[in-house]
Amino acid sequence: MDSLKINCCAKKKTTSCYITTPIYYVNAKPHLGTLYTTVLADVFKRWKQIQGHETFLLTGTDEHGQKVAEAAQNAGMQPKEFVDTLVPQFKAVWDQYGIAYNHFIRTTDSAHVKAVQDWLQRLIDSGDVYKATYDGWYDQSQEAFLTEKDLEFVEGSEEPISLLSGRPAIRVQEESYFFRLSAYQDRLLDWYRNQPNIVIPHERLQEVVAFVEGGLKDLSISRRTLTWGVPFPGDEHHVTYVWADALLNYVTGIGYGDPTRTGEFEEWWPADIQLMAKDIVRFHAIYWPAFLMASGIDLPKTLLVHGWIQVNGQKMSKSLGNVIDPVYMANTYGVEQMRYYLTRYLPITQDANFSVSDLEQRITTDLVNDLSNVVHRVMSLVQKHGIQSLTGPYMWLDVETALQQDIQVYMKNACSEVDRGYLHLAYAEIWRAIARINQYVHEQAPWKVIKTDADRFTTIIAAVSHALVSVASVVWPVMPEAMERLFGMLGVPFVPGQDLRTWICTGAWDMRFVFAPGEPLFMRKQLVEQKENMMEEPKKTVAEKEEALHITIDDFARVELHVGTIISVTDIPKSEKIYQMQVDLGPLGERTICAGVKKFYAPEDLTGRQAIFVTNLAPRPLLGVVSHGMMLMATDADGKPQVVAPVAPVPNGTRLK
Ligand code: ME8
Repeated sequence: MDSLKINCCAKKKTTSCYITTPIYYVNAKPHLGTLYTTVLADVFKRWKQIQGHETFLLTGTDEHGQKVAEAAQNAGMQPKEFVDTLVPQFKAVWDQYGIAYNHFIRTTDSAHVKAVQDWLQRLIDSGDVYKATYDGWYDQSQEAFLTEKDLEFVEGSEEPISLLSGRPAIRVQEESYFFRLSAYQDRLLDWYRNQPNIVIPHERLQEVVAFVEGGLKDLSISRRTLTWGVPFPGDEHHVTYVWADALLNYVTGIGYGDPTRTGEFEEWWPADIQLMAKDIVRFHAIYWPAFLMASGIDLPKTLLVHGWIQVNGQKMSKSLGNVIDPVYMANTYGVEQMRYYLTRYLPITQDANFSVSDLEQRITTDLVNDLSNVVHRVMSLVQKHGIQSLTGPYMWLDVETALQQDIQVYMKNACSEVDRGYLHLAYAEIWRAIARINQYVHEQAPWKVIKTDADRFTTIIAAVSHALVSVASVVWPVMPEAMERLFGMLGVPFVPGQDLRTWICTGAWDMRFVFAPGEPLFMRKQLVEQKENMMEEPKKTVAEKEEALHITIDDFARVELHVGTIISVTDIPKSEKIYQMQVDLGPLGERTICAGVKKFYAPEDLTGRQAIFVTNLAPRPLLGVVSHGMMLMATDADGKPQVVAPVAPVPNGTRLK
């Protein structure tokens, strides 16, 4: 497999990979936007691990500045006391979502504070920091000093609007320490020219280049009117500007400035992937490299900049009060389902609307129907026919070689999308591999083959198992818990974080499997319709509630109804009500579907009849049998359920629309 293109560093060990998230303001608890970046970072970390890298993931909290000080004041608390109550909530959410961070940095950590002060002192000594008077505009919600280009002057209003946040800017006139940013303009432009991949996607770099070409002014890096911040070295009247303090976390978090941790810093720096949303790219692509240049520290390799999660076309943000609670979402839809949806369906290249109905639909189609069903089908066959283990050499036919080659191509494509930073495209490719496995199973019909050729049957099971090992390897970064269960069912030795390159590349297809069939990986839950709780939005009026009872044509389309023929009916002696039926659904294959009609029909009354089935229900265990659908019935005037069928026969598998 190709080595990772966004991870090539000169000095540090080539196998090490350092990934960072922004450190989040602790003026409120975490929301879906902050979770999104953190999940992406964790998925990248795990990808690098399976590709043989040592990894370090840093996340944390940005605890100083005016914004946090005001939030504390509103809560009637001292700033430190206030942030101390919120930080555990960030950690709890990251833990709930399985974020495997190596260190959680807080900008109030004493080691960080000291490192920032020492760093500033060095910049003062070298002449890169000097004292003067700042007279200009400030955007408090962004904690940003504004240039002319960031302002819109409105007639009749004294305060211009900050284009960074759309809020009125505040006039600031105060003595300040300045960082000599203007001196780094040319070196920054050279950097952008020589390393066009430092910002992904590339379009985000253009905005930065345009800004720098417009001319850089020196940057104010202290505040005199604020006390909540890192005390400025040698001047008790000033605290450090929150961004100067915050950006340094990326190096102090791995030991910069701490003489006892120099080895650590050298091992990990420069960062390989620094994640963030587009609103803070200016700070990371201009101020941050300039600070590093002034300090003689190497520059990061890649800034990966994603768009905003929006709700009804507006950025989801704490200040707009339209945030979605990750804890509620995890409890309602599942952690791994959320991790998958965020990674696969919110492309980093653009802003994306977050839609609960889309989330629900993708869980059903991608996770339940595509991934879980194929695993469950194979595991049911393994269980039914008592296969405990399989060992090569296997007798592959051309169909298996073709499957292996196709899987190989999908895996290669997925890896190169990850190299480009496009996880959403990587997972689209991986789901093509899953569709290919489904196609193979359908075409080879092992449930028929077993009746005539036991050796061929085990070959088919072995081929699917090999293909599933490849899939599980690359799905592990996004859904580790489910994939660890899948590795367990296949009985292949897996240690979290291990190098899986031979499994991803499909290897020689000579693995040994020791099967341990288990519960389906994903099932469709009865979704509790408590969406109001999810969003901090006004309660609905009666008319709106009535409106909400209507379903759209898209809602209807989510229920998959197909015509099938009942080919056999088996009694379940333990049950007074239920029959187990084998149903031929044409291209969808044969399925076991249970129906509670025993009191009304003898098996021969149903055998050979066509009926209509819901085919995308989550598999449901019933008295030791797993039902993969539901037969539609209409109860007549005598209370007898009547089979619903087309008035004339139609091909099995015909979808109702
Ligand atoms: O900016 N969509 O902190 P912050 C996608 N402390 N991502 C979102 C998002 C949304 N609607 N809302 C937030 C800060 N994010 C500074 C960073 S770093 C040295 C200092 C994510 O709490 C996204 O990663 O406002 C964004 O960059 C970050 O949260 C901003 O978090």
